[in-house]
Amino acid sequence: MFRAPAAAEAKNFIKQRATDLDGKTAEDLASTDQHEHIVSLLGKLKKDNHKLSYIQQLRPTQTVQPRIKLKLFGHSGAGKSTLLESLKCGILRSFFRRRRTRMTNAARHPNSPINSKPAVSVSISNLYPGCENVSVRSRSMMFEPSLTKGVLEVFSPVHNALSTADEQATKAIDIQHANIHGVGDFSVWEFSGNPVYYCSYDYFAANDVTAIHLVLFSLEEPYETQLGHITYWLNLLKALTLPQDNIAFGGRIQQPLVVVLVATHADLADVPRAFSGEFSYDKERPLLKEVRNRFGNDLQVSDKLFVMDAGASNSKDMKLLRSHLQELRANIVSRCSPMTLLSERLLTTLPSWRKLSGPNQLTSWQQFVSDVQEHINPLVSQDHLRMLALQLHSMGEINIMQSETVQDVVLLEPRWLCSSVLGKLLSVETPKAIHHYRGRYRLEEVQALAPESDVDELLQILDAMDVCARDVTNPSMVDVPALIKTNGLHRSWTEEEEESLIYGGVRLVPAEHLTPFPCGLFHKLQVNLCRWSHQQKPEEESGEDIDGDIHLWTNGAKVSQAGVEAMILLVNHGQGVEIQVRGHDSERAKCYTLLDTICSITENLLASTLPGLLTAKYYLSPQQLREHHAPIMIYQPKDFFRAQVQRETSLTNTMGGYRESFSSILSFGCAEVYQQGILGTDIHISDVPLLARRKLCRMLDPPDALGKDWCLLAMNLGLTDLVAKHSNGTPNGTPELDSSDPDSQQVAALLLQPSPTAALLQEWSGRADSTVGVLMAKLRELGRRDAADFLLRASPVFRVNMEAVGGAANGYPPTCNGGTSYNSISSVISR
Ligand SMILES: Nc1nc2c(ncn2[C@@H]2O[C@H](COP(=O)(O)OP(=O)(O)OP(=O)(O)O)[C@@H](O)[C@H]2O)c(=O)[nH]1
Ligand SMILES: [Mg+2]
Repeated sequence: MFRAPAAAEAKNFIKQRATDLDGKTAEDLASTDQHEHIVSLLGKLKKDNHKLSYIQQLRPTQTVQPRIKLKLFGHSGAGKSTLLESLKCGILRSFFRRRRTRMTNAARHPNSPINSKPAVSVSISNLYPGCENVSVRSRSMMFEPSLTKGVLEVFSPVHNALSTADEQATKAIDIQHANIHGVGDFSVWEFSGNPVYYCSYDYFAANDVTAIHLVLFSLEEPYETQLGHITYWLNLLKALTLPQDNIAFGGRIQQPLVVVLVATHADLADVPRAFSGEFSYDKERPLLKEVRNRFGNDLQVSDKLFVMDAGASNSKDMKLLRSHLQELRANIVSRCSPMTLLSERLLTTLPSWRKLSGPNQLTSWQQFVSDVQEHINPLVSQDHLRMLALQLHSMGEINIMQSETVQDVVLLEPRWLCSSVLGKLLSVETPKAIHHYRGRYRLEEVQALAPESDVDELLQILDAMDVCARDVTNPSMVDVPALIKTNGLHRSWTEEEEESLIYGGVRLVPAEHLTPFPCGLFHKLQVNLCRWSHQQKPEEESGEDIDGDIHLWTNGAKVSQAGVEAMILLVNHGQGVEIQVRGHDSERAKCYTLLDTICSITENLLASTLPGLLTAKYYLSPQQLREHHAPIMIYQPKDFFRAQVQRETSLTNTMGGYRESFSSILSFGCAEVYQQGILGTDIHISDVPLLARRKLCRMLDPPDALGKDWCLLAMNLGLTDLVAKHSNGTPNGTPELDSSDPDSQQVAALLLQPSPTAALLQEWSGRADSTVGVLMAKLRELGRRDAADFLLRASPVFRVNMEAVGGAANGYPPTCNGGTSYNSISSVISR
């Protein structure tokens, strides 16, 4: 329960009772009515000087916010730590600085999601220290009795980086207060480039509009890889940004995050220097242009690329970067609200609160509010405190954690969770037991990592963050998918020769930028699958693959339900999640149900973790799955739409040279399901995802010289009256906008306007016959193939009302975090 603002309560109370004072004081009356907290509040306010000082505390002072966050992103070895050290260095100190070296180049880029290298074998004594003289098989028996075959292959480490400890590599998120020479004070957050930590980034990477985001990449990589690395990090920031329900003109983001690109290793990459001494990279222009094309609408990317040797603290390039940072910082700080005496007071009080909190630095918002009201200022209201907490968040003092499962949680000491917990739990240096190769920890092991903490509380938090999954059937174990190092060699279906099995599947891919899913999405999916699987009630007690059984391996998982199996794989260098399902041909409906269930788990997770990431769903060739042919033909939405327009109900498999029916591809040939479904062009426009609509607005809102924009579309759709309604103020006919300059008054004014395309689609979606097919045809008529093609890519192909399908009616409980907040951590910490 939230506590109403104490001051307002007291005021009301006094007002109510003003008529019957009878010579009693407000305090007497409150005490008669047993309003203890009002009694104590009135007590505190009694002394006039106290009351005044409380009020004084709430007023803004002349002091500006002293610090903002600087976040550093980039692949491992890009030079984040090096750059930070250089930035911190004063001119004098820079003369005495030595470059620290760290491994060879090959080891510095161990497993970037894009160019991951084949596994490097590690000697067995490295894997199991202390067990050098025991045979592999008996070693596995010692630790993991259930594993008896194929141990050697299973434990060949796939993540090379995880088995090579690199002392200087940053662990998880490194947070420090730093003064950047000539720029000012920052709370610096360095995000490690090691993918093992990515699954914790969703709570910290993009949650602050007042931060400066530096994205680093090495010029030692080929140009395409440079672009790939930048795209990965910018896509992460974009994917974490929650789209607003009300789409603004041009689909623009109201407060895009500030991003600066830094190219490092210029000294090693033979980049020439200009006359004036700074590096001059010949591909700077094309690179920036490409980046702006991809992300210009979602992020505020600086116009200049900073090319440098990250270790040269006193170089011309470093000076240019400093002065740019200073400009950005001054600009951001001027937009932040000024400090109040109360916020200063909180800053000085926080250390003692952290001490009191002991090993668990999380507290609920309610607790935070009542602590401030009780110990610092009884007059502060919740709303005021919210602004104040945001200010502390912006300064990196506390972290407000907010998601569907983590609601209103205040992290009093971000360093505790980021370094002491995540940095240790997911680190390479953690003692290696065989369990880690299956990503499993015993509770005692977790306890040993965080000796002070209440391990149960800690795990509930990490569980709510989708970092680990507790095993309800075996409460002493916990799965941490990011740590799994076993491969799936003997998990594939290829060996099976059963004629009567039917197959089907889908692949979920990012629809806009081809780059790996960020934030360890697949590890989080494994957590969600564990959770779902543990919740399934086993029907039989014995057998290898009973319901509720789940197998995890690097980039894979296998689950089963009612005799039907599903394999979930991270494919295409992390750029796709594939869900393959197979079952007996008498179980077609069950196959569909399981596929639908796993898709929902994945889509819910995507929606809650990466709300800004648009994905598309492709379908896999059932016949090739059955015949275990690779590569497998992928059917895209456009294939279905094209066939549908020609009134066909099957597609050609160009790899196999045969045709496959819609029904076999979409619904395992189950007539009952297929007949209940709605296909591509007939899908209603309201089923098109919000992100896709936003992108359409981006394409159709800006006035087109030939009139091929939303106005003409409105007329073609028979909504002419909307044109008049929405065109006042929109600059139809005005010269092209310089949208790269957000300060231009014209752009600033436009930003405040709602999108006319969004309004048009909203109005049009009120009609029953407003389908994707009609809109696509109208866009083509208009000569906007680009918009039509995009719609085609992002629209769903097949929709089934599962309730209507018998047998599937029981459905499944929405058990993943994305669906419900059943394991919300608010309950954990609201003690
Ligand atoms: N010559 C040269 N070496 C660099 C440059 N930037 C980084 N290095 C070296 O590259 C190695 C790795 O740099 P770090 O700064 O630790 O990399 P990082 O981005 O912090 O990596 P993680 O913390 O693992 O994500 C160190 O040995 C640095 O000295 C550069 O611009 N030029
Ligand atoms: Mg580092």
